[in-house]
Amino acid sequence: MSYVDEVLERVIAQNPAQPEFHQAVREFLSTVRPVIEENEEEYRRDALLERLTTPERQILFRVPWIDDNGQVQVNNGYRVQFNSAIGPYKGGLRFHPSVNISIIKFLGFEQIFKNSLTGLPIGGGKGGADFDPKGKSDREVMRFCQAFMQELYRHIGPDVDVPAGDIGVGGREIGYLFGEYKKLTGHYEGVLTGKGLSYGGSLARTQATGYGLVYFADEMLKANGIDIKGKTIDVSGAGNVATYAIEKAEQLGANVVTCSDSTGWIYDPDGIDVALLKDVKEVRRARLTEYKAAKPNAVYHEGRGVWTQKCDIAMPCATQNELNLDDAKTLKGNGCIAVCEGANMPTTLEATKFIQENGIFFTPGKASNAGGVATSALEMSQNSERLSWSFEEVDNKLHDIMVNIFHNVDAAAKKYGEEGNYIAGANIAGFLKVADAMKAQGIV
Ligand code: NDP
Ligand code: 2IT
Repeated sequence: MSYVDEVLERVIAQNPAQPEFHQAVREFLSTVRPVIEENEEEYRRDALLERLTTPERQILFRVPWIDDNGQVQVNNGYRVQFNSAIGPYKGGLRFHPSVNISIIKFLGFEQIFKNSLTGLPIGGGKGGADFDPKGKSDREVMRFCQAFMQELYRHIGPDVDVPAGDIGVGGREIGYLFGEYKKLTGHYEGVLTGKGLSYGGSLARTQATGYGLVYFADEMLKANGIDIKGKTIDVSGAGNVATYAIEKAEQLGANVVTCSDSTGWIYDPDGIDVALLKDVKEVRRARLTEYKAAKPNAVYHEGRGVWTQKCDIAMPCATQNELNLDDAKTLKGNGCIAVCEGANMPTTLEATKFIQENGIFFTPGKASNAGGVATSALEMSQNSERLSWSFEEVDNKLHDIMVNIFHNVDAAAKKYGEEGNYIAGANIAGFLKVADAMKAQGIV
C-alpha cells in the first residue's frame, strides 16, 4: 500500500467518528500524492504525514457560566494547536451548537496550509465551543466569553497562539475575550486578532475575508480570460464573509442576487442591498425575513435552496458541506462557470469532483478565503510595532497577497501536471513550505 493510503487508513482508524476531519485529510492526501511519491522513502522514515495529521496539542475544557436567570450552564470548549512549523498557532474560534472535535480538527488542519499560502509566518490552529450566541443577551455572551477565556488564557499568547473570529465570533465576542485576557494576565498585547479599532484592531480586517475572496476570484477569472464585471453571483451566508464578498463583488460590477442564513434565503433581482443586509445582520442581529420586509421586490424562501438560483458564479460563504452533489448538478444545469469557496470546506467531496470533472472552475477555501487570516497576520505586525496602517495600505497588501496566492497555486498545479486544478495547487504549495520547515526543525 502506498504511504499516502496507509496514512489515510491510520487517520480514520485513530480518529473514529470524526467525519469532517476525515474529509479534510482525504482531500488533502489525495492531491499531494505526486509530491509525496517523489520523496516517499524520506517522508515515511520521518513519519512526516503522521506528524502532519496529528495535532501538536488538543485542549478540551469545561466552560461553566451563569445565564440571566441565575441558572448555571456548561459548554464544551476546544483549542486545537495543530502545527507550529512556520509560526505561532493562528486560527479562529467558532461558537455554534454544532461544534465538536471533528469540526475543530478539520478547521485546524485546513488552517495549516491556508496560513502557509499567505506567505506570512503563522502556524495552524482552531478552537471554539458548542455555545449558541443566538437568542442570548449581551451580558450572557460576555459572561460566556469571560468563562471561555478563564481557561484559554493559559494556552495562548502573541508568540504562542493567536485566536480570532469565525462563525458566531465577531467584534463583540473578541472584545469580551480580549478584556478578560488582559484582566487575567495583566498584559496588553496582540493575543487576539479581529479586535476593535480603538484597542489594537486593524483597519480592513472586518472586510478582509470577503474582499480577499473576490480579489482571488477576479484574478483566477482574469487568468482564464473572463471578466467578473456583469456576472451574476449567488452568495450563501449572511455573516462576515458573505457580507463583504457581496460588497466587493458589487463594487467590481457583478450582480449578487442571493444571500442566506440558517433559516432561509433571499433572491433580490436588483442585487443584494449591502447597507440593508448590514443593518439586518450586524446591527439588529435579525433574520433575513426582515430584509424581505424592507425590500418588497426581493423574494424570501424558507429553508435551503440558494444554489437553485441561476448564476454564473457561486460563492458559498456559510458553513461546511452546504453545497452537495445535487446542488452542483443544478449549478451546472444553470450554466454556472465557477465555484469560489468563501467558507471552509463548504463543498462536499462528491460535489467537488463533479464540479472539476465538468469544467467548472473551482477555488478551494484554503486559498480563496485566506485573506482573513492574512490580514490577521497584518494586525499582528501592527501590534508588534505599535502602529496602525491606513485602510488603503492594508487593503493593498491584502490584494497583493491574494494575487500572489492565486499565482503560487496556479504554478504549483502546473508544475505537478494538474493545470487548472486549484485544489491540488493549493494543497501542494501550502504543504511544501510546512514540510520544509518541519524537516529543518527535526523530529519534534
Ligand atoms: P458568521 O457567523 O459571521 O456568519 C455565518 C453565516 O452562515 C450566517 O449567515 C449563518 O446563518 C450561516 N450559517 C452558519 N451555520 C450554518 C448552518 N449550519 N446552516 C446554514 N447556515 C449557516 O461567520 P463567518 O462569515 O465568519 O464565517 C462563514 C464561513 O467562512 C465559515 O465556514 C468560516 O469558517 C469561514 N471563514 C471565516 C473567516 C473570517 O474571517 N470570519 C475567514 C475564513 C473563513 P445565521 O445568521 O442564521 O446563523
Ligand atoms: O478560517 C479562518 O481563516 C478564520 N476564521 C480566520 C482566522 C484568523 O486568525 O483570522
